[in-house]
Amino acid sequence: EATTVVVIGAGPAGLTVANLLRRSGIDCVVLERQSRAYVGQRQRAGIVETRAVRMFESWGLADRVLGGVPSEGILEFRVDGERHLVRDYDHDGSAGPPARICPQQVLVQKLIAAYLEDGGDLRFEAADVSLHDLTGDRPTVRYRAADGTPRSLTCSFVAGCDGDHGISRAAVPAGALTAHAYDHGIGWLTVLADAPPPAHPLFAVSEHGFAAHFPRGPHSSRFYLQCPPDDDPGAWPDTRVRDALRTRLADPALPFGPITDREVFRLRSLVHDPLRYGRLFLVGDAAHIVSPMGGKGMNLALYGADLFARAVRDVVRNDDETALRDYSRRCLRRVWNDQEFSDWLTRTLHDAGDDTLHGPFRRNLARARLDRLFTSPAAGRAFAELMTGVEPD
Ligand code: RFL
Repeated sequence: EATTVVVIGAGPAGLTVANLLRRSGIDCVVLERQSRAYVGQRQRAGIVETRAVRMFESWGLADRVLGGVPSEGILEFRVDGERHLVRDYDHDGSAGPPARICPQQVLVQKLIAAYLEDGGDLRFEAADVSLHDLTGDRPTVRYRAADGTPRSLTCSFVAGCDGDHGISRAAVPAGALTAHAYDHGIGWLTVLADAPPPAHPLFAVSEHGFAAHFPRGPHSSRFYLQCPPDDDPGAWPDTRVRDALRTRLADPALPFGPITDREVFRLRSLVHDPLRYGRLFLVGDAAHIVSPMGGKGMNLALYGADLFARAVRDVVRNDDETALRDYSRRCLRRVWNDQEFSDWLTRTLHDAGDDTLHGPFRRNLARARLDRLFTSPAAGRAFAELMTGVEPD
């Protein structure tokens, strides 16, 4: 079997690549290890930034993919119980539409539906995917179909969109890519709970440690609590989580419902360079991990997908490889920009609270940065530009 692009992985990156190629009239096949039901309920990110909203608009997909999803343009920073509202879009509206509150699984479900409606080829439960001849003219992708039959696809390009633990990056020989990794030395307990969402996405700073409260639907919230990096989630029963949130959010009456998911992870960042090996292109988490502060992980996946799909379109339509050759450099430029923003926000919101991390000097520096954000219009605009992702390319 032959196609133009084989996409490995049906997360936000792979599904966006597939939809954009389909809309460009370019053949592709998506191979996903899990079932449709599984990928359609995997809950992670929650905000689609302005730049990504614009991207879907420019492809005529915004109504189908983001229709009915509420917008948000204000963040709350609660510092020792004091509320500060910060707008995350330009005051004159020139940055375009505000960000959308869209849980990742809803985005994934809608991208799957849009792709299948357009006649796309998406194969779930594809096992043992392996990549061959990546440096030749026609790479081959082998896998076992859901019914157990071995299959093989030849193609012009492979889009490696299978996340940090996928097989795409692992198929690249040692030494061909450089990994830049950073461990922030911070842990987060994250829980999903049947609790009413906050009025605005909320970041809280206090001497008790960082906490956050984000909407994940009309009756659902994701909460984060700073904790030791290797803490045991079992040490956080529902009542302890609730009490810690009430203290750190300075909201003794915070409504809190049953926890449906609970996890502890380390804040880490990782960038691979380059994002290409022969005819394999890495997109999304397969290429880079951003610490969750600032909500850039999924949005970078959407950015890379757009860049890659446009580059393939240039090759197929005009025999022009310029953009494809430039994919890694352009994508990495933005990846480092977002890594810097996420790192800045991570340091600021942790150092400003609990000074056991970096001491009172760092604590006062972080408080000064927050103060500047709340009082200086120029600092507010710079922050909005980074949050919305619409800084000039
Ligand atoms: P995904 O979503 O991991 O999708 C990869 C897909 O590839 C499949 N796969 C394979 N398929 C075939 N063969 C194989 N061998 C395969 N191995 C894997 C997987 O089943 C899956 O379907 O990567 P993608 O598309 O690059 O998207 C990236 C985002 O998912 C990720 O950046 C975000 O979820 C990160 N993230 C957040 N990002 C934000 O922008 N804002 C947030 O608020 C935010 N919160 C989060 C997050 C990630 C979290 N976790 C658990 C990692 C909160 C959490 C808790």
